[in-house]
Amino acid sequence: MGIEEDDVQTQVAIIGGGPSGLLLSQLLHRVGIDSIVLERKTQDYVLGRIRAGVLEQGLVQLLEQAGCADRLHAEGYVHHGTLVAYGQEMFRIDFTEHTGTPVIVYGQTEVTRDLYAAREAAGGAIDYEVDDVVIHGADSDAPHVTYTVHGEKRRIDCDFIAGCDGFHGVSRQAIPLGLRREYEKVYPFGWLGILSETPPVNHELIYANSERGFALCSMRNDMLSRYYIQCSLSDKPEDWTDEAFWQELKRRIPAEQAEKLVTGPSIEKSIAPLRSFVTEPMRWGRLFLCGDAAHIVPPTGAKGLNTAASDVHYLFNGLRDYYRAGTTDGIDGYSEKALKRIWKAERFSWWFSSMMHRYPDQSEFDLKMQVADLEFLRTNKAAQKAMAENYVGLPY
Ligand code: RFL
Ligand code: PHB
Repeated sequence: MGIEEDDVQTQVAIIGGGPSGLLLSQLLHRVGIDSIVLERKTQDYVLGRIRAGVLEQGLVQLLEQAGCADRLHAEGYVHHGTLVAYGQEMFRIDFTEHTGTPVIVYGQTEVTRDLYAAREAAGGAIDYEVDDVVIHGADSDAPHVTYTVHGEKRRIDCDFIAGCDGFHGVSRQAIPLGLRREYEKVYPFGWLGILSETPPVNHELIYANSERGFALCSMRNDMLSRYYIQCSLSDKPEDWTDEAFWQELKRRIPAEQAEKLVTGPSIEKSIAPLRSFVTEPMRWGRLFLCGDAAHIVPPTGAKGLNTAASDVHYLFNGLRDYYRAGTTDGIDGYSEKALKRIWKAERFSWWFSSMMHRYPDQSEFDLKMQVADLEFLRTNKAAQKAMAENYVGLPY
């Protein structure tokens, strides 16, 4: 009875308080543009999701611009290369030699924690545990968003809406079906990942193609390792004891590494499906999609969070130019610019995934092609340079 719509106003309503939404909100704040972030979950829930671990220089620079890079520079690990293994063979791709640029290993959880801290320090508005988010009038000059929070109905009137609500959010669905086109590839396997308080097996990441399936040795810090193995889509995390996971991982990486591997109890274990997905366009009127709301990559190559960052960069610049100079070129060109870079990251993630995994219907010919691809990469400087350029991030 008597639930009133609590009406507020802001310049940019941001749906989703993951890395895309928080980074956009913080960048806008730094140039005096107001926003309100709506997040479906609690802050603890968002911080409990273990996701990406590798940051491109472009994202690092955006975090610097947002005033959120101090801890990243103090605690992040600079990686100048990565290892690629197949069977007992292993070779290194040197990022710095080929591109002059390293990547930084610093978890998405920490990036998100730093962004939450910055938003809180600045008194930024974030509504948690919101429900029933509905976008109204995105194709009009006066859009608004309605939602409920703890049973109370609210409304935000705004100039623009940023849809940063991930793959399962409502923003993409708000664009009429006839106006958007979706492209998708679902892979016939998943990644089982664990986090363990053990020293990483190697100081750089190891991506391994083995006849038993893909494996990845990654890390968060000197005493926190992140490992993944390709698994069946029907597997459940509870099907895998820690012991079974370690045994399988050891069988998929070169023996020399397997012998060095320090095992221990897992502190997180989860399965992620692999998908390539893009929706076009990324704008409808005053609604702009950012990050996973618009596109998904398989995690091979660590492009998920990094493509979200390039979207934020283009959208932030467009909005800043609109408010500062009254120009609309930036927001008008947003979708096209963002998509150009996205498709290249999609290609890289798809190529790297295709080269590294076992597929259920793979023929002898397909297997020979994988080995030829790996051999070419191992021995050809131009191929290594192309891989390095993509891995460290193509220019914005
Ligand atoms: P996020 O992080 O999904 O954040 C979206 C936020 O929106 C909220 N939300 C809503 N809020 C309000 N109303 C609604 N109706 C809402 N619906 C959803 C959600 O609760 C959430 O907080 O998207 P964002 O910000 O675009 O960031 C993208 C990255 O998170 C993502 O690209 C990467 O994490 C992808 N990804 C990985 N990328 C890597 O580079 N390396 C990895 O190892 C890696 N592992 C992963 C991943 C993504 C995963 N997902 C999405 C299932 C592992 C997993 C499991
Ligand atoms: C991770 O550390 O979680 C990670 C690193 C590289 C990837 C994917 C995930 O390609």
